[in-house]
Amino acid sequence: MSDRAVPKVSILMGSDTDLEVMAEAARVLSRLEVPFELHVSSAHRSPQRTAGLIRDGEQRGVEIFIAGAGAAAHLAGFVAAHTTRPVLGVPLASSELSGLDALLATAQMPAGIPVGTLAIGRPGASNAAWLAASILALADPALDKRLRSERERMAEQVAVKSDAAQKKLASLL
Ligand code: RP5
Repeated sequence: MSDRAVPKVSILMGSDTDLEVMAEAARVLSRLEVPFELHVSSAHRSPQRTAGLIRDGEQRGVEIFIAGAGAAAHLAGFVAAHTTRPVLGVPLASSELSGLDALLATAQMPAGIPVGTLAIGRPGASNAAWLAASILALADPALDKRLRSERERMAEQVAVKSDAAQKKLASLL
């Protein structure tokens, strides 16, 4: 968990080998001061542990689940089958198919059991956290304010980068 606060987001990942990418989600949630927890649990190798983490998380007040997995990526779908809370899936590029397998496995859910599927890999892990924060911000004005100021910071950075690109262009002509 990020701190002693009750976790609002549970990040699950299919393997410890997914940590480097899924840490991106944890970094964004930390930055936005959203309490979270993170666990390794597999839909295939440890289905009972995964079901227990979902049940236990719900009881402790987890509001959103983020699930990252690669290859035959059934983790997000497994989580969605066990909870009615929003599930955000992050397909990971951990096989020879570079994440396309995980993208299809995560996105192609049957009607009624949705997984909000993000992009493959690090951008998807990051955006799963940003989207989780946006959902939570519907009922949390202070978080909404933090999100808005992050957007302003991003816009300022674009302007700074534009200035730098114009200066660099002069040396490239
Ligand atoms: C998936 O298989 C995991 O999410 C991981 O991306 C991939 C490989 O897992 P390991 O064999 O490295 O544990 O279930």
